Amino acid sequence: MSGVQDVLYVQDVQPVNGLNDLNDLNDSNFFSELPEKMELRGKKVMVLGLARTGRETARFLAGQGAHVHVSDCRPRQELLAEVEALGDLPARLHLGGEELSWLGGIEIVIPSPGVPAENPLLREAGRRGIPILSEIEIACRFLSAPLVAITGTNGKSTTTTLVGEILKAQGIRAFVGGNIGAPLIGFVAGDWEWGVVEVSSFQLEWVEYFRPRIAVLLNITEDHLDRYADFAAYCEAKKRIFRAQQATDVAVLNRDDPAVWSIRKRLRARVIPFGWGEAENGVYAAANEIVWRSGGEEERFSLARVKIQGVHNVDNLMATVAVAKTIGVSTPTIQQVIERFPGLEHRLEFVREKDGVRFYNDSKGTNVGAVLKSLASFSSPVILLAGGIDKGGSYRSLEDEVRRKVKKLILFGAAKEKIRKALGHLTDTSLVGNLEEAVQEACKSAEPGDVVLLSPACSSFDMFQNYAERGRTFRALVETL
Ligand code: UMA
Repeated sequence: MSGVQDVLYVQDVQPVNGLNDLNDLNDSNFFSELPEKMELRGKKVMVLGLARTGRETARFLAGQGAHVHVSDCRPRQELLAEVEALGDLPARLHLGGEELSWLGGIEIVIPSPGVPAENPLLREAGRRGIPILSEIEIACRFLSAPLVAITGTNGKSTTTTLVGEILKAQGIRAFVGGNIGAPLIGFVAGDWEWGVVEVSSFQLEWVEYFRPRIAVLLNITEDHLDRYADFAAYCEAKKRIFRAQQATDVAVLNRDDPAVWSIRKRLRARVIPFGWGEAENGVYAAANEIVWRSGGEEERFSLARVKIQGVHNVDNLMATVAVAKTIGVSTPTIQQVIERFPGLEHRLEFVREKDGVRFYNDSKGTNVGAVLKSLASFSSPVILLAGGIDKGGSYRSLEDEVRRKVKKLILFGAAKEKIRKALGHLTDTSLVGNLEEAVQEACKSAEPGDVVLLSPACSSFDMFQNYAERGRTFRALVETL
């Protein structure tokens, strides 16, 4: 195994655009020959990034008899746990840099989702014509179970978890994985009837034949603009979930979201729409119930005893019903699971009530669209705690909700000045040094009936390891009040 290498940055290579758009879908011959499994034995494969995806991918590749190379820009001393987790896996490690010589003889490159297309090794691989494939692309070529793949800017994890719970409650051997935290490639060896996989735009950048039997696009609003050139590029990455689907597959689309609904005519798959207000076919929400209609059949699901709150969760439930009914799950099973589902941690999670003030942890609200939906869920005055690392978008779409609902805005982290400039004139606004001070400041201003909501509209990496650590910190601060 190689030791720590020096970092080498290359300035003079042209950017490689790995994102083909959906135009290929107009070519009816595109999938005349769908590849089955890939032969990896004896192939020299480079895995970029040694975290969860890299580790599982390296393990899988070694099992297939590939010559595994793993590279990570971080130095070995920052990767001790990851290197140890590889154990005695036969893999060559290239750590602490991005030397182009590491690509010598490499036949396939598999980037981790966190590695952007501008990464020097990826750009050079593209320039040399080395195939670049996502981990989910490799995984799907080896998985025999059909997949439900769920993407969208918000609601992915809730919908993925719900669909998984419903399939299991129906007695179906289903796994739940992907962006939710367990790489898809780790499920290849299992004996599954269905796989339910959350997929992100990052994972979809390098797919070719990734073909979910059912693909769900929940919504698209601005996010990750620190990674994509613009909103259109982000949308194109998301829409690649449908790229390999055929006429026998199903696309579940949100008909209320223009960015989602506009692509329906470009898809080969059968479209099942969901949305608010009665419709002849598909799934719709009205008067505290969800209705599923297909070919003259109809089923109704009451929302009266459902615990998860908010308009956005009704969207998630509609998509869930569309998927579960397509797979053939019984209506009572779906009803039971949606009623007992408590919601996920860090998604509009109720923490406690103290002196008439309710505290909610929405640390997963890492983009403006998510915050908007969280604010829309409350009718009481809100003290909003926001900030962290700005993701390159605009905060303007929050203006109306802030004016209407937010009695105080408490800002922290790297983006606090930018948010203050955008929204600070609309309500009482304070800037503080960290999350602890934000909670203290909130307590000073809160009155009975108010809601204190952590919904940061930003990523967490300036102060925390991830959104989950930020959420746990908030919960701990609130619990000790
Ligand atoms: N690295 C490089 N070069 C680079 C960039 C990163 O070597 O140019 C290295 C880093 O040093 C690090 C490794 O790559 O060691 C990190 O890779 P990663 O960020 O892909 O981490 P994983 O643990 O493999 O996590 C990824 C997803 N991460 C991202 O998309 C950023 C996880 O989603 C996912 O759960 C996991 O795979 C399993 O599928 C997280 C996420 O934040 C939750 N997703 C975004 C979101 O939900 O908004 C898309």
